[in-house]
Amino acid sequence: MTERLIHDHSSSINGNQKLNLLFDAHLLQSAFKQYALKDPKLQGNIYNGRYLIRPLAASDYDHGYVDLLRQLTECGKYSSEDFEKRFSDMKQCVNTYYILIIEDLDSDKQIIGSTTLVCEKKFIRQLGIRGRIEDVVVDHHYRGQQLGKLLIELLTKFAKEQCDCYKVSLECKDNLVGFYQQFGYDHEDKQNYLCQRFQK
Ligand code: 16G
Repeated sequence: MTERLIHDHSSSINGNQKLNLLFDAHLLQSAFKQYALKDPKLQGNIYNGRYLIRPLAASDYDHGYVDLLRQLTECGKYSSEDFEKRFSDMKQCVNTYYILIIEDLDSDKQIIGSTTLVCEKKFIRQLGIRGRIEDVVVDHHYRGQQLGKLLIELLTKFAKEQCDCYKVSLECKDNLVGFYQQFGYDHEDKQNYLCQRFQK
C-alpha cells in the first residue's frame, strides 16, 4: 500500500500518476498521526483500506469533484480549464486554502468527500489567523461511514496545530447544528451570523 502514499513536496504519487496538489501533503502528517491514535482505521493517509485522503489536485475536475460539490449547492457550469485557473489562483495564495478530499480507491479514484479550510490573516489578535471550515460534503452513497466526521476532525486539528488559528468558524443549516457541536463548534454568546446576497 505504500506506493499509494503521498511522498513528495508539492505533488504526490497516487498509483503511478503525479498530482499537482493544492498544498504540501506533508503538512497533514501530524494531524493524521494523532487521528490514527484515536481511530486505527486511518493508516498513513488511507482510511479503512479503501479511502485515500489527500489535498485537492488540479486534475480532480475529472474525478467528480465539482459533481460532488453539486450535492451541497449550485456550482454552475465551467470547463476543466476554468477549474484549473481557479485552482492555480488558490494555490498562489500561500498558507490560505486547504481543501481535503477523500478518494474511493475501489471506484476509479472517484472523489466522494471534501472539506475546505480557509485561513484568513488578521491584524487583530497579535497578527492572528482566523480559520473557516467550508463546503463540507460527502457523496450521498457514502454517508453513514463517519467520513464527514473524519474530514472535520482532521481539518479542525490541522487549523489549530498546523495553521495556528485562534478560532475556527463555520456556517450551517439548523438541522446540522448538533452534528457540528460534537466537534466543538457552538453558538457564541451575543454573536450573530449576518449575510447579504447579490443577484448574479
Ligand atoms: C453551507 C456550507 C458552506 C457553503 C454553503 C453553500 C459547511 C459547514 N457550510 O453553509 O461552506 O459555502 O453551504 O451554500 O459546509 P450557498 O451556495 O447557499 O452559499
